[in-house]
Amino acid sequence: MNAPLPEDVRRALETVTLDDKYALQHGRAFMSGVQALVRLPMLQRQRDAAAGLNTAGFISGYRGSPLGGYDQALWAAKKHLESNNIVFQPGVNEELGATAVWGTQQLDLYPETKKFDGVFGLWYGKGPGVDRCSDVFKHANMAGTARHGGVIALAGDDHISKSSTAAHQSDHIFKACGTPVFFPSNVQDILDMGLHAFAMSRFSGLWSGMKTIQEVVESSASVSVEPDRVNIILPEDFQMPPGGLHIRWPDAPLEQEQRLMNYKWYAALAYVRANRLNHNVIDGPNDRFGLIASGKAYNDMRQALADLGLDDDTCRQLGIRVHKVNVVWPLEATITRDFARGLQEILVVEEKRQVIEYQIKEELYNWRSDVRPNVVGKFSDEHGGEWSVPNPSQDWLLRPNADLTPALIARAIVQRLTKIGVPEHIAQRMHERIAVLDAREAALKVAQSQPTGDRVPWFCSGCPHNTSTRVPEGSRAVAGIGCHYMTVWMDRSTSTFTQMGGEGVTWVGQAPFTKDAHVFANLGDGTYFHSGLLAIRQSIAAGVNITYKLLYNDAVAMTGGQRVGERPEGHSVLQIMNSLKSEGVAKLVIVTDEPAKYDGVPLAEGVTVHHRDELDRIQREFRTLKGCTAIIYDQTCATEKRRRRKRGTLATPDKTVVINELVCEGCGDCSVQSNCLSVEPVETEFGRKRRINQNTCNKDYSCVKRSEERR
Ligand SMILES: Cc1ncc(C[n+]2csc(CCOP(=O)(O)OP(=O)(O)O)c2C)c(N)n1
Ligand code: SF4
Ligand code: SF4
Repeated sequence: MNAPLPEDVRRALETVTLDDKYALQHGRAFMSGVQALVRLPMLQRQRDAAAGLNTAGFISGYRGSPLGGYDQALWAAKKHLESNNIVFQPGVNEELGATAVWGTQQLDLYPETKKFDGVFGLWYGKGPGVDRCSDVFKHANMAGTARHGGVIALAGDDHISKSSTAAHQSDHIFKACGTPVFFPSNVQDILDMGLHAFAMSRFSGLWSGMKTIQEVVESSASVSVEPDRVNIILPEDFQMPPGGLHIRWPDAPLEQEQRLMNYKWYAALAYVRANRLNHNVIDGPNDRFGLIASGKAYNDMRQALADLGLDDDTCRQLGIRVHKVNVVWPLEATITRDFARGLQEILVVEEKRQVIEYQIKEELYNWRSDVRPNVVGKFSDEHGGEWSVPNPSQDWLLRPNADLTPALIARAIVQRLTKIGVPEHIAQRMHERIAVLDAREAALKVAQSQPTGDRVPWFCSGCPHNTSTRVPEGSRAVAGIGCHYMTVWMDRSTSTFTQMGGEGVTWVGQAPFTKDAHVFANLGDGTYFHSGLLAIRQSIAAGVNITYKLLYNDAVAMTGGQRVGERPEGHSVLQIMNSLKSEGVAKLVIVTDEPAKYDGVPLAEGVTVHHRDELDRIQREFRTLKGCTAIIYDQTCATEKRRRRKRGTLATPDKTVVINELVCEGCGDCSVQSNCLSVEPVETEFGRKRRINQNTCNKDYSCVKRSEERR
């Protein structure tokens, strides 16, 4: 166990540093998918330099899982980015970030003043951010990219709504915007396909879309960082139109449209073809059955084959052809036809709604029926396919909702192979393996049906939202995006929510038609800065009776505690106060756990500061007022405080809350008052008492409200 490492391994390991992921020039480095996305523009710049080009890079977008930590990784890599001429400027929101990236391509319109041969752009955003950006994407994609620029729009998709308020799939949005879609399967793919995506964007004049999902972007691997690892082949079979495909000015909309539809997509397809970006991974002369997949579904499909005991050789013997798609839209036709040729049937394995399946069917529909393979995916062929059954819930072959698992895919493969026919011993082995998978799932179901102590997510101990999201009896509130969304699971008279930036605006559509006279709307400070100010403006414009509770916790907490305001100094309560006053809120107060910090601070006319203990009284008053009112609730995120205390930038209070179990009467009021997880029940010989968990307590003292603190 403690045997010394071989000398060459030991020496190689001695040279490994944490910086390798960004600094190592050649060889292999260990990194996560997110870190690969930081490395990618550096690789692009290094390749450009080697080709004699003086380029720069620009990154903008907006955070959100699974790309929630991308901005922090970029900040952490600042010195590496700077040394590669790469500027990172986060967007106020996704579409403004995308607009800034669009600007990088326009530098070619001013050739006399540009400092670089080209600037490549990288936009990033969570799926809902992609949704928000479609207007920008369409415009910028129509306008085109620069010859030595190129753009990748990077989507973080959450297929299973793991940390989202709606499951999403960006492929269809990218397609609607006319943007080709890359879908890498692993960390190496992120680098390799990323370089292709830039190159394709430069060649075709299109933005390249790239879809990442949690299983890929949050995985880590040792990958090759050789700058020349990817051999880019520029197509020779594509006839460029006069004037080329790049951005220009002036450029009429219908000119742009015809350039997009007659040339740019076809240039991208020529690029896929020349570089064989979609290709067979397993094939043989007697293939009958084809499997086609991309991204995570490709990995799951390979796992399903392994689970069924179908290794590469067995696949070849059985005539199973496996095809990996790296560019899911537009699906290159000649490669797809080559893949399909000679097959009896194709099973399309893709998560969520069909992208590849529709295109294969379109491509093969007009083939002669005696050579055209059967194509199945979401549905098997028994029922005639999509829309042909009254309710498909029992008929899916590979469901479009949630995600796919290797077990689901394995069952679909077995169903199709059984129909096509395989040797008896293979069929038997596959069915035995399926029986094992079934038994495993059944055991899991039994385990899951037992009480496991699972509980819904809750606010951290000392979270300001524990206090701020309370509403007075007889009132109701609506939720929005951010940690405070968790109120919808709590006993807080808070129901329904909106997309980020729509907070409270559903009330505009309800107010004229209900006997309810007023609602409270919760709005996080990060969301306010991103787009929520416009929601308040809408409520003011509509003249509805609503009170916004602007939850100023001094952090974009849910995505990791980033600074509000996209700049080091943040965006202060006073800035928000002045903006809201200018917008015309009918009344505005500040409520805080630390009123003393406002002593001597110049406040806007009519604005007063109150201790958080007064929140209930203030809310009771505000719900009777006409028009749009606002309460800025100022208390720092408890987790952020914990971080600041660890870093030494915030003093740790010397007051500690302790409950003496012998004195505690066990009324539980401290739990109710604070909503805090650190107030724990403890069973004693005198009955159930309470104690404070000193490890998790964040010292906000809301469990020990003291009346003398009120002001
Ligand atoms: C359009 C869009 N972009 C990004 C996200 C990802 N997201 C979820 S919560 C959140 C942070 C919200 O921060 P804030 O409003 O400050 O609330 P807090 O988490 O601090 O309570 C973000 C960016 C999203 N849901 N929708
Ligand atoms: S002081 Fe009380 S309410 Fe605050 S974190 Fe500690 S236990 Fe929770
Ligand atoms: S991260 Fe901050 S805002 Fe979010 S639940 Fe925890 S304490 Fe509250």
